[in-house]
Amino acid sequence: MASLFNLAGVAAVACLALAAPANAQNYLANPSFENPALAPDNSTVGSIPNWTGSQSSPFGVAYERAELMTPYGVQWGYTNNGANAIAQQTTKTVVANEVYELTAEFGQRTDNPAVTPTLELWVGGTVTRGDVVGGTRVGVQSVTPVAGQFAPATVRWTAPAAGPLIGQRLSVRLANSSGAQANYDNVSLTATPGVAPVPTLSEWAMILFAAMLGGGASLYLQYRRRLA
Ligand SMILES: [Ca+2]
Repeated sequence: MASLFNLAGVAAVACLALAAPANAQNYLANPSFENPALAPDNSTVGSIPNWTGSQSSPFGVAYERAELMTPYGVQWGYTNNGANAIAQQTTKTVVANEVYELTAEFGQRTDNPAVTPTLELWVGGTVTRGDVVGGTRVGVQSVTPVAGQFAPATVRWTAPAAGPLIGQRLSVRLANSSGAQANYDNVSLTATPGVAPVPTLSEWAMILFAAMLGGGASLYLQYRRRLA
């Protein structure tokens, strides 16, 4: 009986390890461009708190308008005039086997030409003026939103088990090289612990053997107590 209890315990621990919950923390600051809080029809030019931007043309935060309303708060981020980007380096560092999911919404105003911006996940390097200098781009997704609406983009990346990227900081870049103005909102970067590999047959045999040994030991101890 004792060995059965031990076996049940081992199985329960194995199941818990396989069903590790996702870490839903968003590692980005000002992810919805609601900071600074603006009055209707207002916008910033050349600054977004927690983000850096290309200096070649204006970028900033703007209050939503009839040409592009947002379901995520009342403000969105923007970059103007073709090749332009905003970027943010997080304090989150790469952990072996961890899985990262980066999502964002990209929009186009009805009074602007079509855009095909990109969502990019970077590792390492230094973020300056909307670029990740010296970093490694580990994922990219482009999207062409319908005019007047936001469309989602997703980048997923699984960290390797070892190598030079482990321990380096993750960065996010939203870039555009088409049209006049691209609009950004609701950016999220989350991490999920790596899933424990399913035990092989020989590993299951070792687990069963250990459980039986444990069961045998407790039976022996009960036997010794009865003798004492
Ligand atoms: Ca927003």
